Amino acid sequence: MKSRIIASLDVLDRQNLLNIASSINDLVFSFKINWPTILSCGKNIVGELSKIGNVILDLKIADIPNTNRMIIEQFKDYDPFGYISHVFPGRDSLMEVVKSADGKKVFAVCAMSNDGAKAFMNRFYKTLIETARDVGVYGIVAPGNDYQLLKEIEAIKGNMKIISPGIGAQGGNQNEAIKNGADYIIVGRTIYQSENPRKTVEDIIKTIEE
Ligand code: BMP
Repeated sequence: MKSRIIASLDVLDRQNLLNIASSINDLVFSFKINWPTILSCGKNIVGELSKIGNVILDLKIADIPNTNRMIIEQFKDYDPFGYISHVFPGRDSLMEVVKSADGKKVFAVCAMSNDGAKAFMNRFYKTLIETARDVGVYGIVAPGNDYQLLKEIEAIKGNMKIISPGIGAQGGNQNEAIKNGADYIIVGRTIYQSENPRKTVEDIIKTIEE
């Protein structure tokens, strides 16, 4: 059975990435890849990975509507499961992401896990969530290492799913994150830097108190 884990495979070597993905696919909800992987391996990697499992493309799209559309069109042939977009450029930009995603899931970043975000975007989480909800995205990204904020976000998120990074390497605990509202936990370095990624995923699953 697939777990609540989204494996953030921020891996630069194509073969290493595909090996890790193949070894854990039956255990994780999806993979997530980010700019470092796309820039290192080329965008074809999205198609290769999609043949193994669900791929969430963490592009953190944050531009004017026309550019957002052009970015998403670059990946249309590769069948990703979904896209991660920023909300802060505004309603029109996010609407264009949802339109261009053409039925694929869109996850909107409403608060971030790094310390610096506390002084900037995390202050505006309510407005960002309202916008994400009005536009009708599938899910939001919210920090799995800030339980108080996660709880507050959980209370106002409506039907949107919460996917939460910040687990493990950034100090967050999977059970606390899930208890406070995370539907899925995003785990990167803890998995892909492990000597045995499959065993690490199995261990995380065992520690999740369902
Ligand atoms: P790690 O578990 O190695 O810290 O990886 C977390 C992943 O989630 C990275 O790809 C990072 O870019 C992403 N991420 C994050 O850490 N915090 C956020 O607020 C939003 C993210 O997308």
